[in-house]
Amino acid sequence: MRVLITGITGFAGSHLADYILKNHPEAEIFGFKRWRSRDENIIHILDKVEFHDADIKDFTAVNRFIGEIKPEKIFHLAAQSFVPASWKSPMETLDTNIAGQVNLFEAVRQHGLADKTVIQIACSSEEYGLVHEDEVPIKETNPLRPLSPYAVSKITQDFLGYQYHESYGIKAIRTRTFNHTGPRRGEVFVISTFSKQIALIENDLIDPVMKVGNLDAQRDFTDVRDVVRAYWIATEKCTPGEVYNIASGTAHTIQSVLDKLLAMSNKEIKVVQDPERMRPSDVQILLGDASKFSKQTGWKPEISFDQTLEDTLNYWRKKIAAII
Ligand code: A2R
Ligand code: GDD
Repeated sequence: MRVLITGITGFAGSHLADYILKNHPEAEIFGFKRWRSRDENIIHILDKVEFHDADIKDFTAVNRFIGEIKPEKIFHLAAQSFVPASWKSPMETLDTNIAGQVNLFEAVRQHGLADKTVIQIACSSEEYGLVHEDEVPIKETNPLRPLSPYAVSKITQDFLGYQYHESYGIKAIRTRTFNHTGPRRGEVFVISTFSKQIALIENDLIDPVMKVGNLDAQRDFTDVRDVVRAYWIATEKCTPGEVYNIASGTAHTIQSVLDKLLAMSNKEIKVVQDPERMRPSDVQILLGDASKFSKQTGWKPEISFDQTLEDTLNYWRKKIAAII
């Protein structure tokens, strides 16, 4: 079985490759990256995956490699994934995420693979945006009220999945994943930035001051290793054209996440709000109902949140120790 992962150099993509290598040795894995991509997350699998340099915005490259690989499964993870960056450069996010999706679908369609290749699309809980208190836990039927250009880009990816399925029979499976975290998570995301700052403080590399943004927001976190398992199962058991939430079903305030991380360190750390980290409109609560996905696939998360936090903090401790 030929399996293509776009965004394989990223957080979820690299964990997905690890999951497939371990659990589905029958799969031949192909990865799209950019010639300038960092190889930090894939250094351990360079000889186990066939990599191709394909910027997802470049139809010529995407079309050529889809034609050569003829994948039976595609996990489409490549994207501009950081919400605040989408306010700073909205067009970059919209272009990468939307044009990338269209390029992939058009290549699959033009190579006659529409009814053959199963494509998992990494949509996002961020699409729900403004959620009222009586709407949690959020079901797939909840209205979408996006609060960032990133959310708009993900809604578009999501609806392109629906539309290409209806128009051409493309076997798109739309997964709306709530927050996920763990080792290798980009340093700008909340649990990574908190963990990195703790590791820097523990090594006396910065003053014992933790910079934070909005601590009142609530997020539903799942370990990335449970999420990539869900992506694989989605391509085996879900219905093309349909949309599925992937979530743990528990929300944590960011304040409580910070408190847990601080309790894992012996250092006295002062917390200060950094205005740069505040968003024009933050999503206040994301708490997902993944019962549609769980009923159809039997999936449930297995790794506890405390374990995920500990693993993430230790990942950053190791990373900082390696550079001093
Ligand atoms: O930055 P790079 O070159 O290492 O590659 C990133 C890739 N990517 C692209 N690949 C090809 N052409 C592009 N124009 C392009 N722009 C970005 O997407 C990297 O491999 C991946 C994003 O990884 P992370 O930022 O670590 O995101 P994460 O958490 O793995 O998210 C995966 C998916 C995304 O669609 C999110 O929007 C969704 O899950 O939550
Ligand atoms: N990044 C960051 N840095 N966020 C902070 C900070 C900080 O210092 N302090 C508080 N926060 C709050 C943010 O305001 C937000 O409410 C929450 O922590 C989570 O922020 P992020 O980790 O940046 O993630 P996100 O929720 O914006 O988006 C992530 O989850 C989406 C799924 O809902 C990303 O992984 C997206 O790609 C993904 O689609």
